[in-house]
Amino acid sequence: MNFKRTLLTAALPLVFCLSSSAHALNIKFAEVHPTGYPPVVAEQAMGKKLEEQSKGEITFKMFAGGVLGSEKEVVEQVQLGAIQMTRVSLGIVGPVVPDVNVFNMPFIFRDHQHMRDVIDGPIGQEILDKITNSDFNLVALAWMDGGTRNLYTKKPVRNMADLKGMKIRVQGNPLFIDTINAMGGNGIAMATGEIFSALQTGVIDGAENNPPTMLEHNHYQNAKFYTLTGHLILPEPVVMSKTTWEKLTPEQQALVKKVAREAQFEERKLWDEKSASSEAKLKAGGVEFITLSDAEKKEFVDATAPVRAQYGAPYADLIKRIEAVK
Ligand code: BDP
Repeated sequence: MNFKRTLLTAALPLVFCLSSSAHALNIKFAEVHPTGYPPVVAEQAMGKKLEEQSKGEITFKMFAGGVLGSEKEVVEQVQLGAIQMTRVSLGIVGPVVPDVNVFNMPFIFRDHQHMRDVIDGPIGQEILDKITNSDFNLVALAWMDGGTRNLYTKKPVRNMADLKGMKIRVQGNPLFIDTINAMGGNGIAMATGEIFSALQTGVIDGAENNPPTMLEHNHYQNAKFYTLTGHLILPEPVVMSKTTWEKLTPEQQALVKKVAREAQFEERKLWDEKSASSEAKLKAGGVEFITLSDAEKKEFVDATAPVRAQYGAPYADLIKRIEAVK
């Protein structure tokens, strides 16, 4: 008798039993960022914990580098349950769940630490719940940190006047187009994956993002000026398809929540290291960092006040509570 074959046959009922168990679940996780990028690393660690702590009832596979599509396409697939999980910039969620746009408003957070303090507390949970309780078939589990976004351009922007008429790529959210337009530029929405060639061919004069994205998506090769406007500090929810969520047992749901929340704090450390090393690499790669004086920065803040007034009007109380977080 063939020993190997006997072993295999003996193991078969077990394999069959696991894969046909009512709650066995395969998670495909879509990421627009490349392997090694802070959220990707934290999400993979989360996936490993899910596999281990669910005792194999849940499997996890990361699809990094945008292979499953742009963030907008991926969110649609997650809504349908064809992709089970993703991390997405809150900017992309705004057009589907307008309540989250409070966090997407320019200069809503005083600084990066303020954003962290807000997302870690009850307001952060409320915004996650707004996503979960909307009609869009998503369950929002935790936040990844996406740092602070600044302008990067082919020609230097040393003050707001320099931005006049420049075509600046933004995420597909009308709030961001209005923001750039209010600053005197010309906001143009496109997917992350299109920015590199749009910069190269001159379809756009610049974009805006954090240092790790500017570096890892190679945007710095065609945009050598980085103006520290700090206009957006966007956190990034980790979401699961509600279709998937509803297939989980309450224990599995609790596990998913727990490991996602752990990933929130693990990613943060990776983020800080990556931001610092990205800044150094960008400078070494010939990028000029342009610091604004308080008066120059105030011009950007004041110019975007109408955007906050328009989008923030229904959320006056929430905005007061965000401001009150010290
Ligand atoms: C990065 C976010 C990513 C967005 C990208 C963008 O992490 O989710 O897709 O910006 O602007 O900072 O498209």
